[in-house]
Amino acid sequence: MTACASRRVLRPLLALSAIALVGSACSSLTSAPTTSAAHGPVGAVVKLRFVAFEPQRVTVHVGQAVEWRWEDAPVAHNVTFASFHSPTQTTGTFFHTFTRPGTYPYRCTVHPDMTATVVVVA
Ligand SMILES: [Cu+2]
Repeated sequence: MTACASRRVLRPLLALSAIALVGSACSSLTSAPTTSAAHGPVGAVVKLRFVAFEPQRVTVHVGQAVEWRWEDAPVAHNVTFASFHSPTQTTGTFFHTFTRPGTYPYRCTVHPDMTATVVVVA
């Protein structure tokens, strides 16, 4: 009786993780530009903590994404570039895929001292 019950719980869990696997395989194959649902391979990770971007400067290749991770709760931050920005939030992630070489400064509009740079190379 106990064994049957645990099997019943296990099966839907396995089905769910299979769906999750299929889902992530699909999203890594697509190369659509800038949403967090579909982004290029992550070339750099920036953590938001201690009211700073860490590291302050990252370099990625064209077609790669930068992932920002909020690790400063309960302090809210955002990632604001000249042409796009993340929500202001206390937890979570934000991805952006860079499609042109260049030097892109950005900041958190909540904290004027929070500035950083993404360098994109060919
Ligand atoms: Cu901030």
